[in-house]
Amino acid sequence: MKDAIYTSLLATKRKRRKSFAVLIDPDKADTAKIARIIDLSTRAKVDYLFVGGSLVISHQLDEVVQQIKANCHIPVILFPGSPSQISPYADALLYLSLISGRNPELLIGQHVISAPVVKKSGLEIISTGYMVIDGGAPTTVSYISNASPIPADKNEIALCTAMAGEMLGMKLIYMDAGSGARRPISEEMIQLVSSFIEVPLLIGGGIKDPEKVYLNAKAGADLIVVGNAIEKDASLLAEMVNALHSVSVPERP
Ligand code: 1GP
Repeated sequence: MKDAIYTSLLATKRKRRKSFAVLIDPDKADTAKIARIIDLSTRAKVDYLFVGGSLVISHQLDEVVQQIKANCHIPVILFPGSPSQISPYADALLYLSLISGRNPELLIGQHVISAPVVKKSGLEIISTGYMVIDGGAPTTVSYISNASPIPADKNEIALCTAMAGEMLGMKLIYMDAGSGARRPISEEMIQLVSSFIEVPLLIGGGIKDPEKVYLNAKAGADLIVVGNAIEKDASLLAEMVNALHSVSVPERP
């Protein structure tokens, strides 16, 4: 089984460094826009490019991944909204189980159906406990998943859910306020969850500025995912990555 990406995520966490991922939704980006994001991501030293969306109706997934792979060396990780979103051209797949919801289809049902295809893809498979946190407005994720998000102020529920995911063997915990969330996840929740789990913690949803990137990383996020804000204003990218990496610098004794 491949494990290069996960090994590097663990090594980064061990060094107390942070990572930044740009989320590219194949439905929202055309070739020119993707080319610009690739260019800016390379210059800003973005760590990962996530590709996926809740719907992916454009059937452009393979093309988008191939465009990225042909133009940069940043690892591509699939962040699928459904089991059909698999491209063998990517480097890894977040194998998501929606552990914050109680919809059996998204906990295990769709995984059973897609298992042979996923296995055959040859991708590095990273099991991920996916937790949707209320971001202040219904998002595509919450509608599609037909599962209630964890209320934004219920830090203990988030904590117990993440702990359960880790003890069930999930290699990552991803807390997501949903794409374009009005209210991103609070630092209090991030701090509490990160202090009780050992696996890398991914945070995304509604992060719009470098300050929030900095605060989330400082609170304990290991990897920050930003999509919408960069789609709207790609020039934010460099500032966001700089803000993140300023947290990674080890403090002097
Ligand atoms: C959504 O966490 C990702 O699943 C990114 O969210 O598009 O709001 O940055 P944004």
